[in-house]
Amino acid sequence: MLTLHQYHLSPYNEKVRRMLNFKGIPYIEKFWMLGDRGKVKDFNHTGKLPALEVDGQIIGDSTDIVRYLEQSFPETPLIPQDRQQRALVHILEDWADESLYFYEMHLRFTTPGNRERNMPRMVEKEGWFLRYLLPKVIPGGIAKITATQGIGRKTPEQLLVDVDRHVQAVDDLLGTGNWLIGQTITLADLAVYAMFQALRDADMALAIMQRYPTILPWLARVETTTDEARNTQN
Ligand SMILES: N[C@@H](CCC(=O)N[C@@H](CS)C(=O)NCC(=O)O)C(=O)O
Repeated sequence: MLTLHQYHLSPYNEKVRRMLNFKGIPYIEKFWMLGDRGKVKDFNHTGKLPALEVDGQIIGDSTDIVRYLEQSFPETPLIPQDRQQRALVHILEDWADESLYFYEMHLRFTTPGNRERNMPRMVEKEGWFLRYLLPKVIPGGIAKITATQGIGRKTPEQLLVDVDRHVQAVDDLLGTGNWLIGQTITLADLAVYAMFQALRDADMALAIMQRYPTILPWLARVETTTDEARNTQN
């Protein structure tokens, strides 16, 4: 049995979990408390989650996990055989993981209103002390990360111009179709979905998404195609 180790509200986890569901692979979920973050390093050297435990072995990055799943469970493919499509799937996944992630994290957890709404959701399973402490320290920690990365130094107006561009790009890509690449759902949909569903929890990003006709219906389509109900064995 596979075990998916994860943190609450992690978008990377959404990508992996929905892939497992789509492929109908049985798995157990283990949620880690932020208070136990130090111990994660003991089994995944990057200290990050998600990580997938397979027969005692740890696969410790969502990009590696989804490739392992695709290789081991090829019957319901999510990575196209076509070379150009496969390349585009890779590029979109990397864009989602390495660029969109910082926007969702910054907007959800450092901006007024969103921070107050989303922080309690992130820490709701922690002990009482961390439930009190973490909402006071995590937003500052995230702001430092996004300042180092770069987007955290932009004005709120510039950030929203960026988000609008990202959302428009997905709207353009979808056009009149159902999925980002080709005629069926792919890993690109899961990866970009993972970050967009998190961005949707920031009210200004949601307002931008609502201005484009394809975005919210596409998010709902990914959800109905990959939700737990599909995984009858789980
Ligand atoms: N490249 C990694 C990124 C994973 C990642 O950044 N996970 C965050 C949670 S969303 C994490 O573990 N943060 C804790 C830390 O950095 O110590 C992946 O795709 O799995």
